[in-house]
Amino acid sequence: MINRRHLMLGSAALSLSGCKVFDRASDPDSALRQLFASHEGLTRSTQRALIGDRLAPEFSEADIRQGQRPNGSTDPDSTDYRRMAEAGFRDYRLTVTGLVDVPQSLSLADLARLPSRTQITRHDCVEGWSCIAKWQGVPLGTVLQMARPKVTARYAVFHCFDAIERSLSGEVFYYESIDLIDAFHSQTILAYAMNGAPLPVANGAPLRLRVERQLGYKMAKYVHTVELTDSLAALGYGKGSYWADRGYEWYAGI
Ligand SMILES: Nc1nc2c(c(=O)[nH]1)N[C@H]1C(S)=C(S)[C@@H](COP(=O)(O)O)O[C@H]1N2
Ligand SMILES: [Mo]
Repeated sequence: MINRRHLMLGSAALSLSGCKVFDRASDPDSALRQLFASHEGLTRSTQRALIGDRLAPEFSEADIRQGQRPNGSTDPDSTDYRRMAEAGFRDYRLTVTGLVDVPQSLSLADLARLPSRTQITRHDCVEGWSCIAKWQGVPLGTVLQMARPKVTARYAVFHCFDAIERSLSGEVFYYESIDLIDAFHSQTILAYAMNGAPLPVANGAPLRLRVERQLGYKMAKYVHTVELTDSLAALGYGKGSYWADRGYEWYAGI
């Protein structure tokens, strides 16, 4: 029953996109189909099972009342990042790696050539504030599909440019992860534009995740690598996210 529901969720999300890269999913023997069918094991809580393919609310332009309030890291200071920012992110590449058959290395121009999605959504920070903003980017599912996930893949892990913590034992770069249900959700995008302009550095330039059914800390900014894995144990302290490793929920559903 659950397996069937997930298959339906998969095909619903895919048919919405109307994009050729998803054609493979309509083949019942395809790896992507099997990928969706294997998601039952990820469903850890009743809440997670119940939300299914629900869409986060979307708003109108008139609901955008202020800029997106920058939070967390707002100005990564590594030499590499600064140099890249000064050059307008010309040398930026998004790496897609891990449990995939065809690893990807995509420039911003490559990403801009893919079909994009624009959505006006509300960002809810765990600290208690919200902002409505317009986000444009490429569906994460499109990019993952290009990389051909292996059937063993269960999580998408995001590695970021910003050192959120520094101590004698070294730097900790921001990291996050989501399961493949959220990764292939139609509103999950890698955003390169906000409120009609290129994504500002303060909000995660050149590329940040939007995963609209979860809290703000899930929406990794400054993403340089998406890694598909079958486990989160080797990441940080094993909870799958910088903030989950510090006491917040890994699945931060709203
Ligand atoms: N790389 C990175 N991503 C991050 C953070 C961060 O510090 N570093 N902060 C998170 C938190 S707590 C929030 S609320 C949002 C803030 O996004 P904004 O700056 O665009 O409002 O980014 C999230 N993603
Ligand atoms: Mo946040």
